[in-house]
Parts: sequence; structure tokens; C-alpha cells
Amino acid sequence: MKIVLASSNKHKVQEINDIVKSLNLPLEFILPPEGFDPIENGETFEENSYIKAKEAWKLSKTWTLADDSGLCIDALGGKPGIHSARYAETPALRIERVLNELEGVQNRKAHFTCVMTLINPQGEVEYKYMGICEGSIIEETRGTNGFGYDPIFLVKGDTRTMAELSKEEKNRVSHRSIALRHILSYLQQLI
Ligand code: ITT
Repeated sequence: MKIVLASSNKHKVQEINDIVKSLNLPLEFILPPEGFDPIENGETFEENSYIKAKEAWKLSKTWTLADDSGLCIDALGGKPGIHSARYAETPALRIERVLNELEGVQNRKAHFTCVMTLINPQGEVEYKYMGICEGSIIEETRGTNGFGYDPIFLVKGDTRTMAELSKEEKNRVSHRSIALRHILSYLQQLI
């Protein structure tokens, strides 16, 4: 079964493919068709996830899966949240902005969120799931694995940041893997 992965983020695509490969399922995730350029103007992860999946469906008329994700920081009222990808110009500047905004702040609690939306060939939402990974924001960067905000995100129950975990370890605990595992077990009933 082929599923269009409605994403232009190569890190997400790699993580999703790694998880699927490790589970040995008869699924193949393929790139969205040429022209895929969704306008993410929703106000929630759910809305943006739907917008991306639906845009890919309009171009492909087949199964599509979208991942809308981001970092939500309690002391910042959930920011950067749905604006995580554009909080500043580069990944390093985005981290710098978060660390500046948290300077002197005691409450460092945060979580990553990932909403995956699966659309069927008829264009209907077949299944969706929100995965959450709890943690906190440290005061400096640590680790070089992963992407985005991983170097400042300390995983709850671990002494390491997400960027210090191996890719297999990240794929066991991440918001993305939680959402994807639910999507995959739903899909397994269909294939
Ligand atoms: P697509 O919309 O094309 O999928 P995007 O990167 O624009 O790619 P989002 O709008 O969902 O995707 O924004 C996700 C951002 O949240 C991402 O660019 C990172 O900054 C952050 N993020 C999401 N998952 C993350 C993870 O596992 N580790 C670190 N940062 C993450």
C-alpha cells in the first residue's frame, strides 16, 4: 500500500520511514506530487495537519498522511506551538529565541506535539491521532542528533536531550512515533 506523505521536511520523512521500516510493514511512503505547497493558516495542530493532508489528497487522490508538529512551552503559554517552524529564520536562531524568552524563568516544562491525519482515497479523514512527548527546556544546547528544538529538549525521565538520543531511542519515545504507531495499527486492520 502506497501512502503520500504530505511533508517537505526531510527530517520528519526520514524518522517516519525509519519507524515504518523497523516494523516491517507492507507500506511505502512516497513524496507528495509536484506543486504540493499547502497554506498552513490553521489555528491548531489539528487544522494544519488536515490542511496538509487534504492538499496532498487534492493532488494525488490517494491515501495521504500529514504530520503537523511543534514545541509547546508552558511558561510561554504554549509557544512556539504551531509557529515552531517559523519562530525565527534558522534552527539555531529559533533555539536562541526560545532560550532568550526563558531566561530567568523557573518553570521549564514543555512538550512536543504531533498531530497526524490520514486521508483515504475518497478524500475523507480516515483516522487522526495526537502524540505528545513530555519534557523540559534546558539552558544550553546539548547533542547533535535529530533536528529542530531537539538539542534543548530534555526528555522526561531521562538525563539526555532529544538530540543526545540515538535515532532508535528518539523513535521509541517521540511525539511523532506515538502518533505514527497509532496510525499504523489502524492501517494494519485495512491491509
Ligand atoms: P512540513 O509542514 O512540510 O511537514 P514543517 O517543518 O514546516 O514541515 P511543521 O509546520 O509541522 O512542519 O513544523 C514543525 C516544526 O516543529 C519543525 O520545523 C521543528 O522546528 C519543530 N519540531 C517538530 N518535531 C520536532 C522534533 O521531533 N524535534 C525537534 N523539533 C521538532
